[in-house]
Amino acid sequence: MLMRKVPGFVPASPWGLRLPQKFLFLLFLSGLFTLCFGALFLLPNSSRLKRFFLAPRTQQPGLEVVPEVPGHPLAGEQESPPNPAPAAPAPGEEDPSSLASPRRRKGWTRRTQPTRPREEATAARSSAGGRAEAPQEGSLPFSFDFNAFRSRLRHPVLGTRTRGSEEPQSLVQTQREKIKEMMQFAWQSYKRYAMGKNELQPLTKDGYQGNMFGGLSGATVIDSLDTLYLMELKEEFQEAKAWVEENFHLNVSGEASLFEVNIRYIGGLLSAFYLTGEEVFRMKAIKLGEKLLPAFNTPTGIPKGVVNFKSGSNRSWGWTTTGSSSILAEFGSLHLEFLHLSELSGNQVFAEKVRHIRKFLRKIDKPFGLYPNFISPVSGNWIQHHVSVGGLGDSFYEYLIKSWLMSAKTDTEAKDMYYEALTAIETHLVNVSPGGLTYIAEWRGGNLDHKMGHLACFSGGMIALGAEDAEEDKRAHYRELAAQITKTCHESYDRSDTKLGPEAFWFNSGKEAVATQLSESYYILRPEVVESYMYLWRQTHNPIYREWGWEVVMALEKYCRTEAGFAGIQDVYSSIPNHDNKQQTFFLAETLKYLYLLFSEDDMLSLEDWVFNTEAHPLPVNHSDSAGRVGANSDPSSLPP
Ligand code: DMJ
Repeated sequence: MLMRKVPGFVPASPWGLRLPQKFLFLLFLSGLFTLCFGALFLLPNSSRLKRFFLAPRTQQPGLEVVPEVPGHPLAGEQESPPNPAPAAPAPGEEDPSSLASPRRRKGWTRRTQPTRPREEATAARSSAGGRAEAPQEGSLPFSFDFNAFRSRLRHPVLGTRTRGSEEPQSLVQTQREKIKEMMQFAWQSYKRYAMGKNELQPLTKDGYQGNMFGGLSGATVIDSLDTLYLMELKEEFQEAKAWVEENFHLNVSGEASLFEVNIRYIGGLLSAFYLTGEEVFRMKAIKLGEKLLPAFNTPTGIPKGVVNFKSGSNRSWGWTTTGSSSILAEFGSLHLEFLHLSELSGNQVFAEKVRHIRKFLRKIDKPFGLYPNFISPVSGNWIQHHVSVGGLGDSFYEYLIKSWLMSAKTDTEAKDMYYEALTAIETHLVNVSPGGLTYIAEWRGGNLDHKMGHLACFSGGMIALGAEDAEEDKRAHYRELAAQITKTCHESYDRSDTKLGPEAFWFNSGKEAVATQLSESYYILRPEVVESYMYLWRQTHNPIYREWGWEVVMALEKYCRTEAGFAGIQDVYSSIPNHDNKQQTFFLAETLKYLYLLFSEDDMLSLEDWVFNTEAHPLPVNHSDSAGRVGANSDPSSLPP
């Protein structure tokens, strides 16, 4: 029935009160309610009552997941994870929350002041940031002591350089700013044309999804997080983080590369967590790690290269020898990330998987002490005697020395394996060209291919990094070897028209450090050469490495920058660039990060505190705490050895 309004008529309430009386009564009631509610928070131990009133997600932030894998505390994907406040900064450290603001809005508007209730921030700190509270009944037992971890770092994450100084900018500051601008441009181009896709296609101005990541999206976002953080591109970092929170879904069902998902996604998420303390990164890393585990279901425990996220089956890459081999660089480059997955989840399964691989490789016969690139995950036999420090082998060696460093120099097995492998490589693969260039050849059952891939150029940095822990009489020798290999890689750049290096270069038929065919003359924004410049700079402070790094910056600007992002080029020997249509994710994760570090102080991501995974994602060294615990974990029983 339609009620008509009668002019001049003020209706009485059902209780017979007139309007002024009703107003006074409501005022009294609301005052009473405010008083009672406020008093709850003044009680000395009011956590139970607070829980009653506050939203459930504030009780155990980061731990509200549905167990799916028996015995595992973090099983089952949670698409809208809790979003606790980051931990308090370490002394002398900028508050990570200034970059990792806990709230986000649609349209990526940056918010500088946290606005959530104080209670929520406190609760979050007790789980993600500060010492964990005793687990409540029914809650998950594991939490990570982020504050303790941060307090054990030797240096502030971003270093101690003065900011906002009135001084005129030094050359190196200007150079660093230029690299930052390149990152901003690369990110903004990606955001504009391809946000959420795996890669930007700068020529067609759209995104590329590909089939390497099993249906996962946003590879560029995940790979960029730590670089954006490091460069203090705060707004861009917030955009990336918001995308992870809102759109990075793990319930995908394609076939994925174990290696690529590990180094880019897991590595990127782990670093983002260690830099910010934001739970969303920890949760997603662990859940994604779980999705990779079926790759290890093989008779030997050596994982296959491809895992099916839907069925949980695995297979080898069809293009490997006999279509049934696992690749050394792939199964040998899981160790760093998987130890951190155990560290952050309390689940030892990750550490066990990679420890098993290590033991297997330690025991197996190696021809002349060399590690061939292909092995059968079924029989455990090497499939073919092809040895390379470039593609297919590269990051296996890198992860040996970095495992030693990441363990705070306690993992002696990794150290021994690294130096033994390096000795074999030097004996059988390292050569000096007639023109005096040192290079690492590839070995095929005793015969050498006198070529070096761009990928092998990371080895200058690796050998420099490992030189300091070698036997004393070998240290100077390894420093020199690192410098010579890096010089050779610089030559491969310097001998091209674009001052960018080819994918592979040869040392035969009178040619030195140049590609011999067009199919090897491309440059796809790879990082390995600038990676070595960065390590050599930190070791020697020889200005030549910054000079060489700057040559690369200029060349990238001239030949790889397009209207809509950076692209690779098809022929480094042609000064008229023919661009490919891809802005590789590792350009943002690695190339620009290493360049930026090259022009930064040594205490920015100090090598005393961090190791870089093979995608340049920084992972912390496990410094002991005062109780003698190895890791940054609050539960010593969950630590890997
Ligand atoms: C990166 O994805 C990693 O560095 C990997 O180890 C091999 N190389 C590419 C970039 O060139």
